[in-house]
Amino acid sequence: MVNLDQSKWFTEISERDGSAFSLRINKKLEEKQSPFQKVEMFETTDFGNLMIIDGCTMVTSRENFFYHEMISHPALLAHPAPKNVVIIGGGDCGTLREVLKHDGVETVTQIDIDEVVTQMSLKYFPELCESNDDPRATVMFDDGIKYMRELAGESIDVVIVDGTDPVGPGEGLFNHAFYTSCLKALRPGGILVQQSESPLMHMPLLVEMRNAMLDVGFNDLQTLPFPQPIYPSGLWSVTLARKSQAFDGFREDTASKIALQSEYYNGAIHHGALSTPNFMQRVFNKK
Ligand code: SPD
Repeated sequence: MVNLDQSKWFTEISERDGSAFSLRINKKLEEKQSPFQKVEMFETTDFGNLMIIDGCTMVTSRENFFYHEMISHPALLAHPAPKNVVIIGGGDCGTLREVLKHDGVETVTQIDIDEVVTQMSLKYFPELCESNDDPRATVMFDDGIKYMRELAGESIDVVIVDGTDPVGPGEGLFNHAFYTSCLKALRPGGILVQQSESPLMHMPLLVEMRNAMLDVGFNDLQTLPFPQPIYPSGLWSVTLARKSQAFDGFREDTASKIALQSEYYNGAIHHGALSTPNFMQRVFNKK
């Protein structure tokens, strides 16, 4: 039994999962209570900088590429020609940076409710914000649920929901009303992609999300698991939902032909992530 000096570690205790995850820290860099949530920044000994929101681990310098690449590239390549993209949440700007790697994308509008998250990211994760000045990007601070509700019908190709867990400000991003707004705003063939928690720890939530997406009229769903070392269980997922014309798969062939500058994602990863593990298949196939 190691006797840990608690002051040297940040620990996210995940009560709902009966688990905890710790990173060793050098020092606390900053803390701000925004009108929406508490945002804390730490310098860790081995993972670079660390952002915590309301006690939950969000981003580290060392490993955020898994999440940001997997929430962006499979969805953008699953669409034959994504031109207009909306990101709901995503305040650290890591997803925005990945989306802008796609030359065919003409506009990306990011709407995060909390400006403090972006201020902290500009200061402590400048590499994630390096594309914020791209002329195709618009960064807004507003209520993403309202934004989607008011967006013109059939005006976008991909909506990426890069939110927090389904508690606090992120809660309203996981329900029928929100998915209905997304469906309306997407052009035919458009894709909704959302961070969908841990398939190992949060399967009931994942099933509820998928059912809600189908209920409102999305046709094809695909949940992609991927490693996420700093989130509960280390296994995370995104779920893609298509406003369908004819189903033509999620374009794994295209993915293998595109060269993107990335740390994790490539064509083979895209292909592999489309293979649903048995423990997930069994639940998804249950009627
Ligand atoms: N358990 C944490 C889930 C948070 C998902 N969003 C992270 C934001 C990274 N852009």
